[in-house]
Amino acid sequence: MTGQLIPTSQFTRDSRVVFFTGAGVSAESGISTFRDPDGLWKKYDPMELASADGFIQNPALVLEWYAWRRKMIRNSKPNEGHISICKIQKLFRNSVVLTQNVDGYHADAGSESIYELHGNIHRHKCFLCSTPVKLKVGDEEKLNYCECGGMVRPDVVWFGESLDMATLKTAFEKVSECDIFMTIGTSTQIYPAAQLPFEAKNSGAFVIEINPEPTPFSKMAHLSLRRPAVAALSKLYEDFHANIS
Ligand code: BJW
Ligand code: ZN
Repeated sequence: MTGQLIPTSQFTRDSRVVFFTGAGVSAESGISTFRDPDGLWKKYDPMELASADGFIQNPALVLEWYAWRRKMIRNSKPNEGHISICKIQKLFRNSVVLTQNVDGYHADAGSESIYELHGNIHRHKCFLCSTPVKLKVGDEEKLNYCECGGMVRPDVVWFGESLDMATLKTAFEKVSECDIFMTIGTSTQIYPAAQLPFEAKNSGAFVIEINPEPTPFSKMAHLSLRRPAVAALSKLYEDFHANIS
């Protein structure tokens, strides 16, 4: 990749930057995405494994599936894409990461100001009263119960469930105020999160999309980089590093 990708002269260290990330950012760590040809939803039924009804029907199956995914996440690590995001964040005084990912890799890579829109697979809560529950690593696969008698579940957002309202409100505020918005590795299909790139464009941000495949947002992006996240983000970091003062 040669030549400068973005009009960096328009931006300064004070420019507000939002990274909006999806499963594609962790793909190069070996973590499966959901909707790619070899993605999780090609092999598994989302309503069976990622919905409250599915959990009530068969909690053991759901917990087993989450334990398998947790293991995959623990056996790998953030990739150079996560690290480039962290490095770009350090160039700007105001930047946030809005992630749909539940793997915790942005924090592991050193990013700050992270908003996890769909929760975190390493945390648990009560299915009935939502109280956070701490489980030891070995206990996560078993069915545990809260003091109220409710089943303990992963603290992630399943289909048909509301995202945390305070987190979502902050996300929309950050997006409506930002100067640069990067949407990276998401199919832009799952709402309300998928609304964020459109909100950024409507609010006047410079919007960059990084995704090897087109998405419903692609035509709206100021710059669409049809490349894997690791390569695209390392090039963006070089451009910003050389030009942001
Ligand atoms: C690369 C790459 C590389 C590959 N580099 N890129 C009909 C039925 C049921 C529900 C609905 C319905 N119609 C509408 C709904 C609502 C639903 C929804 O939007 N459904 C759509 C199907 C239309 N939304 C919801 O249910 C949400 N809640 C809600 O609406 O609540 C309403 C409410 C309000 C008030 C009270 C009560 C309710 C909740 C959505 C929760 C989504 N949950 C999941 C699972 C999280 C937990 C877990 O991980 O197990 O979140 S589903 C899954 O999709 C996960 C992801 O965060 C999310 C988005 O996926 P993402 O990240 O975009 O991944 P992919 O796989 O789709 O895309 C990967 C991309 O990467 C691809 O484009 C690749 O090309 C690219 N890529 N390699 C860069 N190297
Ligand atoms: Zn409870």
